[in-house]
Amino acid sequence: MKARWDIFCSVVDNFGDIGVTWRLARQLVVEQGCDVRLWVDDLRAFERMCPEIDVRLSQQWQEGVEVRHWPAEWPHTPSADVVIAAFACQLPPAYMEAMAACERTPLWMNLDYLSAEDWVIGCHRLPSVKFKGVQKYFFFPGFRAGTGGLLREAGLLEARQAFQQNAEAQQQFLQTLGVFPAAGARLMSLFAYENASLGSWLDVMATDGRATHLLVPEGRILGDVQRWLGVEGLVAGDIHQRDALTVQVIAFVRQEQYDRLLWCCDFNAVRGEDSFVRAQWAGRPLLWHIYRQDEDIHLDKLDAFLALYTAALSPAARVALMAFWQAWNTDGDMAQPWKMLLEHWPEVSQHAESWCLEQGLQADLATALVQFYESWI
Ligand code: TRH
Repeated sequence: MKARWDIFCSVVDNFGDIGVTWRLARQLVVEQGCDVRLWVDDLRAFERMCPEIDVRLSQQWQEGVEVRHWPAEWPHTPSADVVIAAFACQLPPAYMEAMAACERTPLWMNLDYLSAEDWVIGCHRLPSVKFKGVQKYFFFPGFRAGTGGLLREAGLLEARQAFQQNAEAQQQFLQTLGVFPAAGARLMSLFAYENASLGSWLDVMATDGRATHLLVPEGRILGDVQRWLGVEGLVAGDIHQRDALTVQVIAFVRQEQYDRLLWCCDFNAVRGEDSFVRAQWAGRPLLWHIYRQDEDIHLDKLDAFLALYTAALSPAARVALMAFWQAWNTDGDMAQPWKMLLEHWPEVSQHAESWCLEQGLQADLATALVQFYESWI
């Protein structure tokens, strides 16, 4: 019999919570043959990346996943065999009672945030709290052996490489977004939170000897883009040129299209968790805007990733990449770091591909979750 999985997603803010759980849910269905219910408390955030979602429905099926609205008034629901609380969300108390009342105790896991910090390996798969005999476990995604790995669909890297070798397919795809970059322009994407460093980066791109075409999906960074351009009310479709820099606002697209966008670009600025991973699978140089946390603890997370990611770079390229990422995440000036990075472009580009292939050797997160379940029963 197919294992039944319940994934609980509480949308705190932004799109990372639903982005990760929706990806995981589909993969468990398609690749692992599981029965999956995805409980989401905010269907509107979900609708942005999956326009087929009908926000009025309490129950619907999307791509083989049973999508349930997680209501404030919890309906009586029997527990699944495997229960995932994404990003430490609190399960409905009545559901926890249902887990405890099960004849066969379910496997209960917290799917944690992604971090490259060392302590993750020691905590991955450890028991956490217990509720009436039902044990909860920590499950950590990660970049190294001893973690749960990263979300990666079967055949993703092959599909990405084929697409990147097919100039016509890329051009056709970009046309669907209304994007027509000039020949020879550096194509880049920018998905970020509000960032005071943006102006200095745009300044230096505008005065560069090579043209840049910057694609900005609608979202939180638009205010900073507007300030720099000296315009108001930017919407998808708007294009502005300042010297060597063309800035184009594009619509927020579905996840599969966003992947293709990342694959088309020579450089991607990403944020949070899921777009950060997807940019790594694109095999192209990237810049990460990490999600800010209290007391700057996100900076330890940033340093841990940078140490790992840059380990195989030459000392000069490592210094350049680190300076660039640090400036972006600490409101620093981007002009000099960007120029330094451009000097190491071939090495940094090649490294992005080898990092991707190296990460692709790890078991993916969905497989690792299923393996954990199978070893647990
Ligand atoms: O939206 P985010 O900032 O989410 C964040 C992080 O996950 C963070 O760790 C978490 O603590 C916080 O939310 C609550 O960034 P993230 O994780 O990259 O999620 C964005 C999702 O949106 C990702 O699945 C890609 C998707 N996306 C599209 O589907 N279409 C688009 O056009 C764009 C720009 C993104």
